[in-house]
Amino acid sequence: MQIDLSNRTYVVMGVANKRSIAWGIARALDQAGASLVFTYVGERFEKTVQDLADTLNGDHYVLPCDVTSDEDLEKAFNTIGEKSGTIHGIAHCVAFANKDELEGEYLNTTRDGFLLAQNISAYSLTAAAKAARPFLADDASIVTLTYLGGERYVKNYNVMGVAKASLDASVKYLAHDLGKDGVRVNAISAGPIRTLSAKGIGGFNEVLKEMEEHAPLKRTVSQEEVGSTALFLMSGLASGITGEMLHVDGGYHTIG
Ligand code: KAL
Repeated sequence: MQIDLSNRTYVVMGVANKRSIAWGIARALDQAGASLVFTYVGERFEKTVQDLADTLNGDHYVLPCDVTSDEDLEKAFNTIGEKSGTIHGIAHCVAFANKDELEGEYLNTTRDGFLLAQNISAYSLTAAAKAARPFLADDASIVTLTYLGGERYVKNYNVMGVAKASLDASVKYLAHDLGKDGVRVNAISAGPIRTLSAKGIGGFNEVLKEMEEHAPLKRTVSQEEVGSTALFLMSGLASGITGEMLHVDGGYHTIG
């Protein structure tokens, strides 16, 4: 069955470059005929995101949005509401923690570092859903990205693991609140993929190697595989799924 998202608008938050999982999701949605809106933070990413978006087949535009600002979120979603009318889905692919807190002991996390990771990586989903709510279609689908490190200890993931645990719980509470509007909220737990986020972070190569050796599929997963899962969750094929965490990790989470 072919998924057709033509005449539907999806907001993709968090493309940083062509390796971003957000970009894999955007390409899958574009191939299904969707119109796309990209949000980015910081002038540094504006041109990259605009240039990437311009390679797509379908309608698209790009907007700045700092997820730590309610005002910015409201402004961005109001603009999207005005320009596109209804929003049929949001891909929330945003996370950040201070690099020096992504190594060593979690115990050393500072209060500021903890709150920063929670603010950008967890609360931003709730804040975006709140800002988007007036414009969400009655079958809209929100998808966020999480990681195994929120479910159990993963070396070096530290403060980000605790933020993902908070994000995972947010998915369930938001699924409940927005479910009465018909809106679904789900998370994809992706296996490790070499993105800009992962760049320069200690131990990433070992995590990839561990996947190749021990995951049931004996390999890592691709940006495209996460993209097609997001496309499924955004489509009517997943109309009965909400509050769910879908692992796209070659089965790695099943091993103990
Ligand atoms: C166990 C894994 C190894 C890596 C450990 C921590 C990864 C944390 C992800 C977090 C989002 C990374 C950062 O916030 C990096 C940031 O301090 C510096 N980088 C940046 O500012 C770049 C320029 C921008 C684009 O990055 C962000 N995030 O804004 C986890 C691995 C196996 C899986 C991963 C990488 C999971 C994940 O959450 O990304």
